[in-house]
Amino acid sequence: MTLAHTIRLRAARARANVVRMVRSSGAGHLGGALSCIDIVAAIYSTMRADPANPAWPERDRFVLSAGHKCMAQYAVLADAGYFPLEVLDTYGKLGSKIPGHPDMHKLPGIEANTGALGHGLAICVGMALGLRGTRAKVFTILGDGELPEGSNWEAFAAAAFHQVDNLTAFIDVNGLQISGSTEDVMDMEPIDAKLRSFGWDVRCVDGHDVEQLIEVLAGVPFTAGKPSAVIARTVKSKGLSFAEGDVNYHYWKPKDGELAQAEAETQVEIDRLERGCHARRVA
Ligand SMILES: Cc1ncc(C[n+]2csc(CCOP(=O)(O)OP(=O)(O)O)c2C)c(N)n1
Ligand SMILES: [Mg+2]
Repeated sequence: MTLAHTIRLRAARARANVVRMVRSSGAGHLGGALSCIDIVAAIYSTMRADPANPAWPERDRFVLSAGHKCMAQYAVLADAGYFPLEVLDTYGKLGSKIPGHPDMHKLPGIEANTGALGHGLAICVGMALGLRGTRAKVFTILGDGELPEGSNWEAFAAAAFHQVDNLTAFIDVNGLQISGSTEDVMDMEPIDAKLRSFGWDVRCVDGHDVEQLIEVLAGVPFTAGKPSAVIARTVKSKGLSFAEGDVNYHYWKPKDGELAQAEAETQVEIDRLERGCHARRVA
């Protein structure tokens, strides 16, 4: 199986895992989880890390700065073998290892507590500085609605000033925030020009195109001595036909029939990709 196919299948199973979590809990931050899930799957499928030894000192680090998207991270961690799939059924329940925002004290594999937007990037700058001189790289994902937080811009400036080139920040540009479009709530475009002016090297990709994600991940740092940013254009709630691009699915409390439809749609995609593997094996 090619790396691209492995990542597509992982992302497809992870989308089903997200729906499974919502079936257990009754609600969750759907839209942002599904816009970044291909990126999360690509990062975990290429970074140097060991699910059996999540505290391996030489591991690459991944911090989900936009912590409300954590169903994507839990879904991929489960698929990668960090914890048993059954744990997904505790999502949002009291005492769960996988609460509504990620908690490093509850779940091995989580590197930082996030959820209050605007803090993950600064944490990553510190991590990357601390790991300087090692092989370890640091990856993070920010939401486009997270960018207005001023603390990000201190961190962008500090990373460039300190030439932190073992840090890569993906910006998940799905065009939506919690309550409307990013354009209406707080327009931060042109994001690529802003980041370049802050001293970052920037690439733009389709955040659902696995080949493009593999290429940028293999290419970091894009320039020695500069932090790398990837502007990933995405669709909020990608993969669920009734929810794609709809701000009302930022937080999903399923209406009648929606869960069954979501389960059916995610399974169709898994089956399609698995048939593709089988066809390749037969050929
Ligand atoms: C400091 C802070 N302010 C407000 C919120 C509430 N909040 C949660 S998600 C969200 C919107 C984030 O939008 P974006 O980063 O674009 O994420 P996505 O579109 O992927 O859901 C907001 C404002 C928060 N979590 N933290
Ligand atoms: Mg957004």
